[in-house]
Amino acid sequence: MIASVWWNKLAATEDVMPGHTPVLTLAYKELQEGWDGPPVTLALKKDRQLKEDGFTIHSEQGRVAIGSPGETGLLYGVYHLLRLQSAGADTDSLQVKENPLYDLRILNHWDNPDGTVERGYAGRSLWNWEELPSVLSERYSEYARINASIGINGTVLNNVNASSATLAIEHLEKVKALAGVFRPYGIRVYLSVNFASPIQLGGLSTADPLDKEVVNWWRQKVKEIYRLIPDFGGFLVKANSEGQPGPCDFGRTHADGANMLADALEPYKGIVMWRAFVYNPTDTDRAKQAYQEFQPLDGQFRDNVIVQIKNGPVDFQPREPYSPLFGAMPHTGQMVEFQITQEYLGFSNHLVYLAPMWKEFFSFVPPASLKAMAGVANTGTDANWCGHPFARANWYAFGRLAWNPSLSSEEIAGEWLKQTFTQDTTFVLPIREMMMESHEAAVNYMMPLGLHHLFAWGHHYGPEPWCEIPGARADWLPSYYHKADKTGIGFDRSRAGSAAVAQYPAGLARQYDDIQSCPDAYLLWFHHVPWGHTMKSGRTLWDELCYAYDRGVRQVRAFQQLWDSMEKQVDPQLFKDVQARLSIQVRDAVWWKDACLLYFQEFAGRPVPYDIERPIHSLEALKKVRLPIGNYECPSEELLNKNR
Ligand code: GCW
Repeated sequence: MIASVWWNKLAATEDVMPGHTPVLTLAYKELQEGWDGPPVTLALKKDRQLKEDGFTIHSEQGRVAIGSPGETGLLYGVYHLLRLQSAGADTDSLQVKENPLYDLRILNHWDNPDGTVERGYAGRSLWNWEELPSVLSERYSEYARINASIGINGTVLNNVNASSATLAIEHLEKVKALAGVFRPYGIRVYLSVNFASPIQLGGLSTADPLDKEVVNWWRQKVKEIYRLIPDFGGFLVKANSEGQPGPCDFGRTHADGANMLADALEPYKGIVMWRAFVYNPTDTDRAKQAYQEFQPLDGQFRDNVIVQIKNGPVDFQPREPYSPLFGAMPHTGQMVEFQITQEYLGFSNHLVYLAPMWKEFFSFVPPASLKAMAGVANTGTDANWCGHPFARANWYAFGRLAWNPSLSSEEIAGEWLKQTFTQDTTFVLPIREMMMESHEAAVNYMMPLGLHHLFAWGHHYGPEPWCEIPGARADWLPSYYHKADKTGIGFDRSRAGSAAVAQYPAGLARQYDDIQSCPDAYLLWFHHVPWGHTMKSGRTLWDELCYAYDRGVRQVRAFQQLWDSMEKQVDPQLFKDVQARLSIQVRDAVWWKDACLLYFQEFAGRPVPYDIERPIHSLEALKKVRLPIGNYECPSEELLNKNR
């Protein structure tokens, strides 16, 4: 069925073959099971041009040689060779030299101790804490294997909304067991920590990072962790954000908090990934707040702290301009956090290939200016790991880009399709085209032209641009972002408005500030635009909006049609799975289009252009839709049909 290294099932073994270490045992086993070509030799070698994880592959005269300074590099070389084989490349005369751009390529799991996954739509958490450490599910090693095959070398096991119980000794024993399974695959474990742990777990009266007892508590805790897990990676911290405790509770800065943890980890070469996802319900623009809080701290962080910044300034919206904090802290290590799980992109019901969105980010932020890349995982206990069969392409693309951000989205999609489905170009080429268009399609039917945060309260699945919750934070409500009124729509972040544009480098600031030069894709992000404004296309803004929503619907209808035509080329079960999800996606797209256009029309007072499809719902009926789902569920077709 799915003939790929990436998806083959294989239980890992810790048994060491004579003369081999666990890593090399794995490497040989992979070759034995997956390689069809001539003999392969693996050799550790010194090569000044190779990083520890880098490798070379040379093949000639019926022999293949893989070399690397490190064992994990050899394993990566084996996976690369197998990838080339299953993607149909000519492996007879290879001259490959590969180095990862980032030394740290890490997944962030938002998994809770009770087995739920925050914003996870593929079942429950992979980690069965109740059974650990004595029972080791076969999926742990499969998980590690999939990650290693695409170069991912770190995993933060638990939610950034962290429980302090994570650091209790009984729990650390369980973490140790997972670390043991992951180790031969070159994967280190990291933990999200709750900044108030010294109080909640340690019984201290404060968590002030400058307090001696607090400092000592963390030192002891870190020592305890390394005694159990000598190659433990470090901590990820969400502090003073969305109700989480942090150094600011004690009058200290983010740098004070991060440095205190960094000092405790430093003797063991551990690191701190300190998140910059902070915003307060003040009257300043939420999009400006992370920059305002972090930029002045540039130069104050220890060398083993990396500030982890979401790609956009607000929150993983279908499309955002890049966060201006990137590049604004030249004396501080920075890393990007992408969201692989589709919190704002149709959960695991919608087919949305995310590589083009991530590449858009890299077209503004030079990859080499960052130290690492993190992705919020989309994995769970679902048999296919990610819910939507095509959501697996996003996990794959994340790993490939973390290794080499200059790979193109097309290349990655092509590789993945060939390994997952078939090498037949009559399938691969059109489906790759569909994947490439899918992000833009979702932006079109959800939030075109720079609109953002029009989501329903609670879950972020369907549209609710009208949502008002008495007493709710303004910056959690759609009207804060779209600001639709009789004159127009959009958030004025120009110099005449919130002046968020001023946080960007001068050239971009000028371009975004001027309504004429601001790209259409970000227009309503940066400007409040009159309904009758003439767009670059010559249409009015209102008409342009209508055409964009309509285009989104038509795009996914075309995906549906294309997929139907591929029935003979795909395993029947897999075919039906994708087909069913595409039909949900088409109906959702119409739902989004009708909800947004009918609602905004109340302000615009203009007709929907007559050459596009008429709304089929009434605004009144749409306003009554309530999906009884929480943060952790993906609505089923049945539920959607009943409620929508
Ligand atoms: O995107 C938002 C999510 C929260 C999440 C938060 C964060 C883990 O809605 O569920 O919390 O961001 O990134 O901290």
